[in-house]
Amino acid sequence: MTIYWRPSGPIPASFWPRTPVPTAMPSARSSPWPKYSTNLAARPTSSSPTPYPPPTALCRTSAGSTTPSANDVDPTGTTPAILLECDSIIRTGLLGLEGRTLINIDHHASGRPFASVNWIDEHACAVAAMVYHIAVAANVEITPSMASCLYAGILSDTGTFTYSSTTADTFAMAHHLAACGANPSRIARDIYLSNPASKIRLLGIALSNLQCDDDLAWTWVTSEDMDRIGAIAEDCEGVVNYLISIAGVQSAVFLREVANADQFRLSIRSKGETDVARIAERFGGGGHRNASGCTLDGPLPVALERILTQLRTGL
Ligand SMILES: [Mn+2]
Repeated sequence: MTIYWRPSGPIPASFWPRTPVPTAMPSARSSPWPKYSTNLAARPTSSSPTPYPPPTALCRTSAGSTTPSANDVDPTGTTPAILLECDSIIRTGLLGLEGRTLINIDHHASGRPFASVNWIDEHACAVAAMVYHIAVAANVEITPSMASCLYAGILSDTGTFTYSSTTADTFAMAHHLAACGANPSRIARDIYLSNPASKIRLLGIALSNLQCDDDLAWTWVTSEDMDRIGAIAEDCEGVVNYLISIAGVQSAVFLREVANADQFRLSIRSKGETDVARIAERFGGGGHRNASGCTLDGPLPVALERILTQLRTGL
């Protein structure tokens, strides 16, 4: 049985923290800010252990490692699995999910109801925000570790609170999570000031290939480039944001050659009316209106011609 829940309308009030977030600044004498029972001493500090798994533990798999499987955790295959931000089982990169009860939580416009239970809210600023709502609705006490993970998810998925999905509700969540022990400056440092050198070298290569035409910008890296500097696929994340940051550029695309496949992985961004989710969907990909991705067959000039034609015509 497939339950497909796409909520409409505002978030129920019961999902919100118990005290409304005030809009006025606190006065010295009577603070209008909500009082939280959080133990401030328990908040992570710069010298305390990382409150969440390091990115390296989650993203980087060494060459020759085997594909992780859900059966490594539960060999019986009976434990349900919750999948975040995935439009299919394949997207998880995990084996052993077939036949399990799957719960799919996603906020992509191109999200698909492939699981047993599907909660897809394209208006949610982050999947971490959706998880937050579940935690609040379930009356879970949000520990500093949980708050740190949720805050990190919201921070990164809103483009550091800059995407159009960022609303007053986003800041209310951020406020609550900080009060629950998330450390904003530490999390920002761990996300934005902890790049491996290979990522910055790869950025240098990508920016040196930069092409601009009218309101389009594009660039690429080859798998040979990546091998030469020891870069991995994750090092390509965010490159396209430098392109869309150029004044006057309305659409941007970054192409990463997939090793041994004669294919290119595309990251597409827009800041105008161009709906890049629909363009990516046309090529079998998906994403958001202003941020999407897809894969195209090479060689590079052919892939470039196809995507640039689509971006120029708007569809
Ligand atoms: Mn997301």
